Amino acid sequence: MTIIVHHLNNSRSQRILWLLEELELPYELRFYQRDKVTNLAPPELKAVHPLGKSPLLEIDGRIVMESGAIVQHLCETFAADRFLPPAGSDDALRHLQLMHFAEGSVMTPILLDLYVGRLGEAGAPLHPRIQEQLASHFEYLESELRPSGHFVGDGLTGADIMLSFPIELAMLKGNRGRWPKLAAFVDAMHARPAWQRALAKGGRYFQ
Ligand SMILES: N[C@@H](CCC(=O)N[C@@H](CS)C(=O)NCC(=O)O)C(=O)O
Repeated sequence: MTIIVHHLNNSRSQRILWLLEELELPYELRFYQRDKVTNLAPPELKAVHPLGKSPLLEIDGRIVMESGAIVQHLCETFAADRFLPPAGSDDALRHLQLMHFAEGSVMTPILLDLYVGRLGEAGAPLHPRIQEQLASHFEYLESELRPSGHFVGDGLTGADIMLSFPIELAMLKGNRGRWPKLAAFVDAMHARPAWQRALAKGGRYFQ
């Protein structure tokens, strides 16, 4: 089995390295650097996949795009008994929803905030709605953390890995006091040896 991660610096791709480290799977890292002015991925990524986005997982010659699909595929293939709830259980349905919520819902107001923020005064009419959506999505997540400190059940699952990225972004925006359970979640994930190994390999992010 050959696993290659096409890894863009300072990006969502970090989650995939983290999962691979949790799974203790061997993998090769191919690095791509964002343009220093535009922050976009370099054109070489388009030679791997037409969208030219990262992460991209190459597994035995097949390219898999989308973080959620990559996390699901890796968990199903290598860790169904560890990082996924039992098929058909209530937790499996909860897990499915939260996995998709990460990219399908939470990232929308985050990205709107980022892009509309660049419009200056022209974006002002949109800010209240964006802030209200950010608040409602993160309040929901704050209320959904289980007493275990994980989003599903008692241990790490793919949902924790997927949700870590938007939650890290929210914490960087100065929301640790506003959503203290999410702050504790991020701290606990960052304390995991596998997360730290992934950081050492993939490089610092959000810098
Ligand atoms: N929903 C996709 C988003 C992929 C994505 O937008 N990746 C960003 C990195 S965080 C990227 O490649 N940006 C560079 C660009 O758009 O040029 C996923 O989760 O894989």
